[in-house]
Amino acid sequence: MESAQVFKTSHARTVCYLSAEYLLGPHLAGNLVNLGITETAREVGEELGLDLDAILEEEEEPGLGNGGLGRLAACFMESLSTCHIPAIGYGIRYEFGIFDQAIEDGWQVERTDNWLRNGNPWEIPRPKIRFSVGYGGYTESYRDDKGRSRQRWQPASVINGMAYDTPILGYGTANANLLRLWKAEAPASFDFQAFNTGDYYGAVYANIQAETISKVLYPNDEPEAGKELRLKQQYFFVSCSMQDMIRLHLNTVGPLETFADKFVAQLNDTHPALAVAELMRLLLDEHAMNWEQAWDITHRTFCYTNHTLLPEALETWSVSLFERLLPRHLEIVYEINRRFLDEVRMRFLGDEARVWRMSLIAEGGERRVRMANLAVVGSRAVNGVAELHSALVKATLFKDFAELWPERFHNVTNGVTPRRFMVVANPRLSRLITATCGHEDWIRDLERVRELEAHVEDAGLQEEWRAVKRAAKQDLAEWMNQATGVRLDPESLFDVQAKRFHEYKRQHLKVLHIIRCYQRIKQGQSQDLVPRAFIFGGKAAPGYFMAKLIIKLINAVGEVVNNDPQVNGWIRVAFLPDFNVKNGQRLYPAADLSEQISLAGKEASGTGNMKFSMNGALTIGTLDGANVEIREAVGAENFFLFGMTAEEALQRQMTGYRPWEIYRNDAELKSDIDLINSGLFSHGDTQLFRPLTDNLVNHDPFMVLADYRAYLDCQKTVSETYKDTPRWTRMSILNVARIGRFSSDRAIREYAAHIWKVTPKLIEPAGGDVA
Ligand code: GPW
Repeated sequence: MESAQVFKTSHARTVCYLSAEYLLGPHLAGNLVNLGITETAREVGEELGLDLDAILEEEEEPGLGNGGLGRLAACFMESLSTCHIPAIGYGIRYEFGIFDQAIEDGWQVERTDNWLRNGNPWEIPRPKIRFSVGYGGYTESYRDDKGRSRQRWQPASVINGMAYDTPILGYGTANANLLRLWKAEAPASFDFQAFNTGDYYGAVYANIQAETISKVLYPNDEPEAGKELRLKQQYFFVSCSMQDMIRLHLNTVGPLETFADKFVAQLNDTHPALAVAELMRLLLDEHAMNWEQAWDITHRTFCYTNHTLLPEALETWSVSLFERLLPRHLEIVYEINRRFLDEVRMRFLGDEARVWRMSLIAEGGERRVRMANLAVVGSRAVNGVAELHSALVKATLFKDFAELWPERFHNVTNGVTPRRFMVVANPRLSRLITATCGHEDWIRDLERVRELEAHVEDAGLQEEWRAVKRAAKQDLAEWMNQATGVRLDPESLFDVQAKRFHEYKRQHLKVLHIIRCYQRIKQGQSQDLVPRAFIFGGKAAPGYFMAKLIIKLINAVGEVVNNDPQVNGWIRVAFLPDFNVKNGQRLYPAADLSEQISLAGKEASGTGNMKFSMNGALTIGTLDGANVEIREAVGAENFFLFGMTAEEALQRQMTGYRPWEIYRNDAELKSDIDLINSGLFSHGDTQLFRPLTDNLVNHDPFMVLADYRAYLDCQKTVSETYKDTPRWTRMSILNVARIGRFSSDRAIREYAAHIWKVTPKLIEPAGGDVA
């Protein structure tokens, strides 16, 4: 309340982060850390006969996101508060977040995530902050009281959005920002209508229709679903948010002419890109501005972050659906497009092919609105999320736009919050770092973990470092045994891949490595190996057949491997069900090896790579996304690199990639794939995994086979290195010591300075100090 009051009275420039997802994770532990009262809470709990850890265990996490993009939004909210930047996070209060994953007979099964079942103590309902949101209907021209011709929208239906606020605390500061999530509901007038017309059932039905809009998070990560309800959700939260920003501005600063000075709105991918058209509509139709002024304000307000180059993940909406739901917005998009394409024509005389490519509307076939183009045209800054990704954004996806507006394109490499992913997740390591560095300042200034480097040769530190990792592995092994019945040996190398299941992330490449190890052991060639636990975690989109088949394959291989006494001392395969923030916090501290093995050029950044490194895991990875920068930061000698570069991959795709030739020419690869097809892992069913193996041999869109040999060779180096315990420990310490750049605080400071042009506003604690 103090923060909100100060931001309001001081007219502080404010960041509005617009995101369809916030993958928050449990609040309690993070809030205790950020308030500096974890130990106090533990002691008070003891006096009351309450075990803090048991309470933390109970907390239901708000899983309002799918993966990296949603978790990034949560890290950014925490860092915005920690960095004292006035901010509001806007999003949707989904009644059901990401599904809970269970594994049955090796297959993923989805269960609804009823996270609000027992109430939500962290949110503050704001019944007075409500906005109405229209859908459908038609537009009409009319003359206003000054006789000017104007346009207005007569929606066919209207629903309400009500605000629910969750305070997001900063670390060691009184600053707190609001996460404001919208819940959809029927407007009260529906009851009234029912009373008048006697159509009681109809009114209740309309009520249900309205509430459906914020009912459930779409579980597709990356590929768009293209569903009408999804478009309704996007417009719903964007409209409420823009109306709220206008309300706040009118209540505090005053005239809308200064809107873009008060607010900067960051689009977390294109999911909220409708905000561009909605702000235009509000300024033009509701606040009677002319086009030029409305566009100037809108264009100065928005910035856009792109999170993917995958063509199947780029959002487009069919013009007919768009028009049916948002007829006024389509008019506005057309007018933005008309003016924009005139600019393109003027700049590139006679280049109609370019005009065609850059248009907000894709023509030829079904006409579609290109949300990415709308976001670029409507924003004053566009950024990618890692250096390589941002370079590819300029060179490929938005090449035409970068030629037109080179100054608009930026890079801000992602980061993650060390509070949650080190202090909360790994208290043992945190204590060791604090003891070694002699201060806790690294928690707010992660660059200072570099001070560990001076102690890297200290045998005592190395010993303690190993003990910390060992204890975390013990914890995970116990938890895993409880959850799945799989026994892991804490002495073995914990080799972890945890992320959404996607072919481009290549979990099946790791499976091929497991099968290779299995075969080698069976053939008595285990001399190069080291005992390993292969651990996987991650969800697949419910409709993504291939991803679900890969999960099944992992569990099928696990069943054979884990029950084969001949290989039991050597390898284990474990699938941690329901990978979410809470389970991630158990996994990161226990990992020795972090698998970041996407095909180069496909992973925009990755953020799990950072979380593992921060906890002392070494990375085996391709030159993809932020891996490139992590490797530069920790030193090439402390990173296991393999595989093609993005350029080589592209080159090879273009000159004709023939995976079947690799399959035929590499006897080991062939025998690994053939073993899957033999039915060994499927109780004799030779067809079960055919869609996967056939796809690999005949198409292999993510070039698993091309990188197979390099991956195996690199894994051999990993095993050799692991056998040299002091060396591995030194590498692990250096990974942590040099990871400072990947704090989300650094990312937020870059956004603040280069993109948002906002300055921190420190809140003085009102009633007493914070720790
Ligand atoms: F397709 N990312 C994600 F770009 O988690 F929108 N979900 C998504 O829907 C998209 C991207 C989208 C991820 C990227 O895959 C990952 O590389 C990146 O680290 C993360 O977003 C945060 O930038």
